[in-house]
Amino acid sequence: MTAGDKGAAPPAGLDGTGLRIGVVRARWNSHIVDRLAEGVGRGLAGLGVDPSDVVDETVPGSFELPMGARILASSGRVDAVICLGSVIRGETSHYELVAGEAAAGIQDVQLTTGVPVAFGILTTEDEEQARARSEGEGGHNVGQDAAVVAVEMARLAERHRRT
Ligand code: DLZ
Repeated sequence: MTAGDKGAAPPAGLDGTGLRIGVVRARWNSHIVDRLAEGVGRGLAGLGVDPSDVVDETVPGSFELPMGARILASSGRVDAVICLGSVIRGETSHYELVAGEAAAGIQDVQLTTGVPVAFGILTTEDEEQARARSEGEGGHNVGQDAAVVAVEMARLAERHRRT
């Protein structure tokens, strides 16, 4: 885990070598989402995922992340998808709607396609909280956490796939 150990520790020996990972980024609050994307890059590299195996796409906002994830998950080109976004309550009149639909949509995509989709969306009260959860190397970064989740879940799916 990243500093602070706020989530589940990854399984020992987790290795992403050879996995293809889709990353869908919302362009809304891009100054925060870019920080999450840097965390994803660090997380995937640390697990051995080759940058050439990463498929990058952007969508307008977090509301569109489930659709972006579905397009990549259905493409057959990726083993897992990571969704990145930032919804800040103080700056978003319909915060609950955008954040809730993004979360529900992402869960629906992974359950219906069978391709794991990691939830790397910050839902925070303010920008300060968003910055605290998208820190640089050595700090807490939800994008880095999502990278670990994507690799772990891709490996889980792989272990139980019918050949
Ligand atoms: C409209 C909107 C608002 C007000 N706030 C955010 C936000 O904080 N974070 C985010 O990712 N997107 C936001 N959006 C855009 C919506 O996600 C969506 O792109 C538009 O409603 C168009 O469908």
